[in-house]
Amino acid sequence: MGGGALQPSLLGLLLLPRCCCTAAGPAGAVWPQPQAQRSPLGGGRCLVPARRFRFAAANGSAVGPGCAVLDAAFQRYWPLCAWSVSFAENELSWEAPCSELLVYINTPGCDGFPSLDSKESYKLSVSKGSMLLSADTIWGALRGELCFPQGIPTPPYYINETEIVDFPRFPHRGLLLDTSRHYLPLRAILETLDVMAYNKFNVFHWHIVDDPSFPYESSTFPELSKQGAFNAMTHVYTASDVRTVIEHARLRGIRVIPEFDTPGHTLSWGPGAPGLLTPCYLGATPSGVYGPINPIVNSTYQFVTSLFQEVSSVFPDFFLHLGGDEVDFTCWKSNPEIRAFMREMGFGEDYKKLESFYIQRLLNIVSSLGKGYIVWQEVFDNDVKLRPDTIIHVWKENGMLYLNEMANVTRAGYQALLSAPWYLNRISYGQDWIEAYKVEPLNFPGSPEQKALVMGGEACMWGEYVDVTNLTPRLWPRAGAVAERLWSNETVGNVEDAYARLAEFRCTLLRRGVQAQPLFIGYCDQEFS
Ligand code: CP6
Repeated sequence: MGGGALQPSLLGLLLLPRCCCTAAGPAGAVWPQPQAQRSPLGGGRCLVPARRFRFAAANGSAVGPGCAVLDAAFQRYWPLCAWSVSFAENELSWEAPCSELLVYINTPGCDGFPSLDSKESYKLSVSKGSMLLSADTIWGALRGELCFPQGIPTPPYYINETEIVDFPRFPHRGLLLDTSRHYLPLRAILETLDVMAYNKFNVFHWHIVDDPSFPYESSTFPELSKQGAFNAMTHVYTASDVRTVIEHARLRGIRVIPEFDTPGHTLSWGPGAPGLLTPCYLGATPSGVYGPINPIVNSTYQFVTSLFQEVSSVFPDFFLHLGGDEVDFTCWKSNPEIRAFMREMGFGEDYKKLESFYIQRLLNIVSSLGKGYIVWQEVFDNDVKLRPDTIIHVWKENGMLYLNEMANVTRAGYQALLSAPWYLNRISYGQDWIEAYKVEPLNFPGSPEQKALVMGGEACMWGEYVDVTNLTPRLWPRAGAVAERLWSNETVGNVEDAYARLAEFRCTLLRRGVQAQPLFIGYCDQEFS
C-alpha cells in the first residue's frame, strides 16, 4: 500500500459517528459480529442492578460451580462488565431487573482442553427479567462472553430484549506470536491471551524459537536455552511458565500450538546441540558458519525424536507446528559430505529432495508420538508425502496468488490455514486493518468439498520489529479485523459498519486496560491511559 495520501474511501469515514459516543445499541457494540441477532419488537428491556447482579449456573446445567473454567470466567468478567463501573442509584425501585445471568451448559466436561472440533456455538437471550447464556459445551459458553453487550458506557444499564444465536465460521482462528526475534515477557503473553479471548480467537500459535534465540527451556536438552537464549536467566520460558501459558489459555478456550521450526530457522539451536547443524564450507574447509539441521546423520534423528517426545508431552494439543519453511540450500550445497549423500541417494542437484527426506522422517517421528501436524506451505509445494490429516499453512503472499495455493492445497485433499494476507507486524500509513478485513479466505476456484477443507487462518505478529513495548498497540484492534473475518458470517463485510463497531470495541479494550491503538480520528467517552 502507498503511504501518504488518504484513499478517497477513507474520507467518508470522517462522517461516521465518532468512536464510542454512540449509545451502545445492542447491535452496535458487538465484535466480532454474531451470526444472528434479533431484538424482538416487543421492545422489552430490563435493568441490570449493579450491586446485586451475579452470574450463576442455570438449573439442570451439566456444568456448574466447581468447574474452574466457569468459575474463572465469572470472576474475570464481573469487573469487566460496564455495569460494575459504578452503581446505579435507587436500583431496587426499577422495573423488571435482570439480576442474574444464568449459564446453561448441555454437555459435561470441564477439565479437558479445547480442540479443533470443540463445539463453540452459544445462545444468549435477554427477555424481561432474565438473561440466559446456553451452550453445548463449556467452550461455547466462553464464546458468549458474559458482558452483554460488550460494554454499556453510562448508567442506568438497560439491556434490550435480545436473542443472539452464534457460532464460528471457521474452527481455527489463530494468532502467531514470535518470541525468538524478541523475547516477550510471560505477562505480555498472558495479556495477549486475554485480548484474544475478547476477540474469540481460539489458537495461540507460539513461534517460540527461531534463528535469533531459543527461549524454550527444555528439560531433555537444557543446553539449548542455556546457550541459545538471549539471556539464559531472564529471557527463557521455564517449564512452569509454559504450564502457566497453557492453563491461562485453556481457561479462555484457547489452544496452544507450539512451533519448533526445522530444518531451517534453527541457528540458535546450534550452540546447545553440537553436531546438529550442517557445517558450511568455503572450498574444502569448514567456514565456521552453520546452516540448517544436518539431515544426513543418524544423531539428528535421535535428537529430534527426544526433543519432540518432550514437546509432545508438555503441550497437550493434538497438533504441533513443525515449520518446514524457507530452507536455504547454499550451506548444504557447500558441504562435501552432503553432496556425497545426494549422489548416493540419487537426488541429483535437487536439494528439495533432501529437504523432503528430512521432513518425511520428522513427520513419521511426530506421527509415532501420537500427534498431528501443521506445516508451512513449502512442505506441500515440495511434494513431501503427508498424512491425509495434515494441515498446510499458506503464508507466501505473491500478490493474491495465495488464493491459488489455497486452491492447490485443498484440491490435493489437505486441510488449509491462511496467513499470507494477515501480517500484522507489517504496518503502513492509513487504515491498514481494512485490507486484512476485506480478505475472503474462500475466494478461490474450487468445489464445496475444497472449501470445507479450509480450517481458518492466523494473524501473524512476526517479531523482527516488535517487542513488549509495541506489541499491544500494533496487535489491537487490528487483529480484530482477522478475528471477525474468521468468526462472523461470510456476509459480514461492510467496512463502514465494521469501522463503527471496531472503533467502539477499541474503546471497550481501553476501558479494560488494553493499550489498543486508535483506528482513526476520534475519541473515547471516558479517557483512560
Ligand atoms: N520467520 C519464519 C519469518 C517468516 C517465516 N518464517 C516470514 C517471512 C516473510 C514474511 C512473513 C513471514 N519471519 N520462521 C515464513 C513463514 Cl512476508
